[in-house]
Amino acid sequence: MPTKYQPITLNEVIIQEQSAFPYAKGELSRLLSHIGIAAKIVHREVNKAGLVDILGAAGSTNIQGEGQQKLDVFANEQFIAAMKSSGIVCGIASEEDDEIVIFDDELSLDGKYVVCFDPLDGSSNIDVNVSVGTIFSIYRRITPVGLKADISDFMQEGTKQAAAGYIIYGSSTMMVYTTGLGTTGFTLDPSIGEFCLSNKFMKTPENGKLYSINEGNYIKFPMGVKKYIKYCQEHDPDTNRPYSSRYIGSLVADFHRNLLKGGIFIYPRTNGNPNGKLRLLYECNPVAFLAEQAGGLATDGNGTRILEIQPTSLHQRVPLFTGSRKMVEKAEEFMRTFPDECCE
Ligand code: AHM
Ligand code: MG
Repeated sequence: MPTKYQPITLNEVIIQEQSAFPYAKGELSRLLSHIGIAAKIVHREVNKAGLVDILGAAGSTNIQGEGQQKLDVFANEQFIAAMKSSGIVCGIASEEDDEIVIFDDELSLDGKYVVCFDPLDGSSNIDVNVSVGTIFSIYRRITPVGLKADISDFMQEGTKQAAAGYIIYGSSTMMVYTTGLGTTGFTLDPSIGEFCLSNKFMKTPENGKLYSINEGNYIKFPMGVKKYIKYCQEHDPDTNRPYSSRYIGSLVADFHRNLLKGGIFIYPRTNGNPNGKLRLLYECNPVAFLAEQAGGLATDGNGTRILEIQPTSLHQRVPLFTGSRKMVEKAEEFMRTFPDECCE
């Protein structure tokens, strides 16, 4: 007899969580469901990406004479359409677009939420079949309901996020999100087309053995980071060192692995890029919310909690140190002990 398979789906968990907010109208829950649907569509396309040489490379013309879209553009359009049709969102900011997109149809003007997202992070990895992801961050608007949203709705500290998460398109496709009630993971079961609960109350180990940083930039790093890398590489059985270096170059994949196994991810400021590479609104804030909800930390390496940084521009970049609590604290200690004038 086949074993009984009774998965708990994303929608079921969302509805259960909803009961923790008795005065809420279920709009945030509906919004998360819409994100789940967009994610499934992007998953389908990402999985077909390996077939481009057979079906026609991106940028080329297909048999009907239609140009084929790049996947990051496709993902962007998919998520924008999902947010717009939800009727709960009054505007979005996407890493792909220079400006915010305001939804001014009658329904959306009454929408209480704005969403920031990176539709396909690490998209340069698609060509080589490496995991990529979508990252999202949801805020309650601060402009009055009924009017058009504006930039002020997006310039909120990460502490104000109502929910955040990512979808990782990897060997399995997973969605990990938080509404501030812990970090929860779902795995897409392609046979039934549903995200099924797989990681309840995710807790990242307080210490780990993995460090993730692009060491190709070593000579451009601040002295504190250089010294911390050497610390990770030294032999000390008492502290489980040396640690292993693991760097995929896809934030979602690197963060996800460290979240599960314990580790630290660093994208520091460098000579030439005094704020690092990663974007506060689309990458650092959502990841920081998830890290903290799983018991980890996320800082800029200089004592400032990512979630407390006041955004000043849409595509602002900030250095990111995130992962296991003790590892981030140690890296911060090195940054304090070895201050330098590195980044001109
Ligand atoms: P992208 O948004 O243009 O895809 O860039 C972000 C990606 C992250 O996924 C990853 O952590 C980082 O860039 C890697 O950068 P680098 O190649 O400099 O190490
Ligand atoms: Mg990105």
